[in-house]
Amino acid sequence: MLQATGVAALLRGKVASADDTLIRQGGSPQNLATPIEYFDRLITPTSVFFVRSHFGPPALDRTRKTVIDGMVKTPLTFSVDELKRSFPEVTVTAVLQCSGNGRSLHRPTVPGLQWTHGAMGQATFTGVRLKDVLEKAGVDKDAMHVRMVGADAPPKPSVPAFIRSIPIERAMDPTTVLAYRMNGEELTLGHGAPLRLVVPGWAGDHWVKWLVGIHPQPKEADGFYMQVAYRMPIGPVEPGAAVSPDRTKPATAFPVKSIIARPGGGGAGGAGVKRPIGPQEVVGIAFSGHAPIQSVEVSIDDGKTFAPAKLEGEAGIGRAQVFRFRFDKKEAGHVKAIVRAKDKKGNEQLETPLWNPSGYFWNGWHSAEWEVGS
Ligand SMILES: Nc1nc2c(c(=O)[nH]1)N[C@H]1C(S)=C(S)[C@@H](COP(=O)(O)O)O[C@H]1N2
Ligand SMILES: [Mo]
Repeated sequence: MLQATGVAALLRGKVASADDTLIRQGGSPQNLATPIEYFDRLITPTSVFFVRSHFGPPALDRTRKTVIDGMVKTPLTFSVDELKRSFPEVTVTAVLQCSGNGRSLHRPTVPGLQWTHGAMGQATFTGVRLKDVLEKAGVDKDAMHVRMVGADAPPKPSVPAFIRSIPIERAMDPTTVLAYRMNGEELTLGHGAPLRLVVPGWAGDHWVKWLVGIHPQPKEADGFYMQVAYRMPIGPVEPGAAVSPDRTKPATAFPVKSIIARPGGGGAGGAGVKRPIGPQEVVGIAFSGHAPIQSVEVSIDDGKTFAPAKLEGEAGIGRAQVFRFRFDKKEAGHVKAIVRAKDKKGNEQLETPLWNPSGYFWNGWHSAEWEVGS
């Protein structure tokens, strides 16, 4: 079957391991979610890193060339090997998160892949700065956006191609990278080999995989995936209301978020998880696409009071830190832990995040429940 072939292609070229347990999210061709318990560490292993592809990968070709043309003085063409020889190598640690992550939690519900929390992860991405490459090509002053084209083709001509653009300032940002390695290993096909775009702090749809074209141009890219999809309402909207496209703007930086990995596995789904009486530890990750994390707080009294959790790892925009919160439970009973984070620009998680018609950027307070017994 086509779907089985797609997954086989995705898994090819990577070491199978005992924890190779992505969750099939449904939809075709391959949308695989990371189990929540992996969000207890700074780096999500590649073997369990979520995958989101509209059409599935093209054939693996590590010699494939990427073209830079359009509003440049000198059009360039390069393979990954040529890139490595021509530009300094950089590594960024960043959260890759689909804008639809958490969609299933919006009320009223919205159509689309019903992700809970598994469409995110943090990895190290190694490659060259897009800025360095664009400077070598010499971008015209009037180029305001850079259009990105992947090698994956829609299943039929009537389906729009996955074409995206980012504003020129974002393209020239030193953290924006053309990556060929992920978590220290060659990029896998599922994650965009041989070359993908990495835009730390911005939603995954900007992180174009299987890059073949980089084109500075005067305007945002045309087409469905830039002008209709991946857009947020300009102002707040009534839950359930329709929003006309001219009242929307591209969904770019993802909002501040914190997720409990354990215990409990999140939400009321933790029923059945049991811990002995005594010290308890709540662990998870927190990040914001707008600013470094300022604080993470946990409540164990149903949201009446919150106390600060300890943070681990380096702070940064679009960079996840691990949080840990310890408390003592002296008698048996049910525990519910609620987490919320704040970033250094003062953005805070809302208990119930703003609804939008595409169900993007859910970042409500997350909770986990478990039983404490002897
Ligand atoms: N060429 C191409 N790039 C793509 C996509 C795609 O379908 N085609 N999907 C995007 C979306 S919506 C997301 S969330 C991320 C997912 O990256 P991952 O599969 O490496 O986790 O890739 C992005 N890049
Ligand atoms: Mo996405």
